[in-house]
Amino acid sequence: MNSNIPRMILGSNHMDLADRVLAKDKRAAARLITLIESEEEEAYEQLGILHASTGKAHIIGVTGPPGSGKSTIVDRLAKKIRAKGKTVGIIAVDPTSPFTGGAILGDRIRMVDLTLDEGVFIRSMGTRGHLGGLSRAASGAVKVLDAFGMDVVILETVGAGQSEVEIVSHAHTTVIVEMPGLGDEIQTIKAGIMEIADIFVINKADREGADKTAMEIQAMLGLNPEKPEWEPPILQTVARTDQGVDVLLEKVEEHYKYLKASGKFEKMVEMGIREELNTLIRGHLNRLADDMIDREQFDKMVNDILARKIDPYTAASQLVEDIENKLK
Ligand SMILES: Nc1nc2c(ncn2[C@@H]2O[C@H](COP(=O)(O)OP(=O)(O)OP(=O)(O)O)[C@@H](O)[C@H]2O)c(=O)[nH]1
Ligand SMILES: [Mg+2]
Repeated sequence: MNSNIPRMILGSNHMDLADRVLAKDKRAAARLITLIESEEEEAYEQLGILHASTGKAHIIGVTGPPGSGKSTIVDRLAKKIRAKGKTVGIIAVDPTSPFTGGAILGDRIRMVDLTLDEGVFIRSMGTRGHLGGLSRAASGAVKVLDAFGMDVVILETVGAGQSEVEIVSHAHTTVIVEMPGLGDEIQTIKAGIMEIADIFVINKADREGADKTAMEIQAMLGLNPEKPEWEPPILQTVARTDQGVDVLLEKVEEHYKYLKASGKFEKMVEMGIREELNTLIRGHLNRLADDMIDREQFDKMVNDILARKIDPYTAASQLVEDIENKLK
């Protein structure tokens, strides 16, 4: 009886958000993602509860330059995946947008019919400050939708440099959406992006220059002296009229099967866990350092460094040594 009291006092706050997510409550999922975005301590507790129920979804990353048709493709893919009886979560990340929780224009359009569907969950996220935080938040949102039971989770992010590479690093299958037409278009496919691509899509193939762009990508891939086990296909689509999207979905599924059959999937997941654990430990150690640095000593060191009495390297070592001695 008594054990019920805390829950009663807390009422229907986020105490039981994780349970509600597991019971397929979309509002709870949305609420938890908001908590994750604001980096609330509570969010990590809830994510901790959800961990046991994650690891089942196929996570697909879709990235590429602004306006190449990513959202249109994701929309088409989601409908096709639903038609096969599978459920889909969509997280649209825009590192250049300060908007969160709601929808960016392009996403609002597709939301009309997809959000009416019980088996679909769509969420937009933007930066609230630092990019590292956005990548972490996106990863958390993926976990929520995975635990929710979505068979497929699509992470869409606009190509804006290093950030999209970091964000799609949470995906199992990465699709790069390019488009023909721009003279220096191929220049935007940077080395980092080439390496993470599992599938290339040249969308807007109704425009001139799609074959040329395909050849340029092929040429860039050909520069790699090692023949990869998985050779990224280069597809052409007209997402607006649904041309080629069936083939894209086939390739996405083929890639997933390849990952599973080759054992790459498990390795990839293990590597992700290693990285996450390292990042979390470093976060804790940073906070620990902030708590334990002797501020008086620190200020004295700053003055001594200014006065050229000591160098910063020796000073840092001494401050850390002090912390180590305190911990003993
Ligand atoms: N001609 C043509 N237009 C397309 C095609 N696919 C999408 N579009 C149009 O291109 C514009 C951008 O499409 P989106 O799907 O919003 O592109 P996006 O990559 O998600 O854009 P951001 O998220 O803003 O980077 C829209 O007006 C689409 O209707 C296509 O295959 N051909
Ligand atoms: Mg978009």
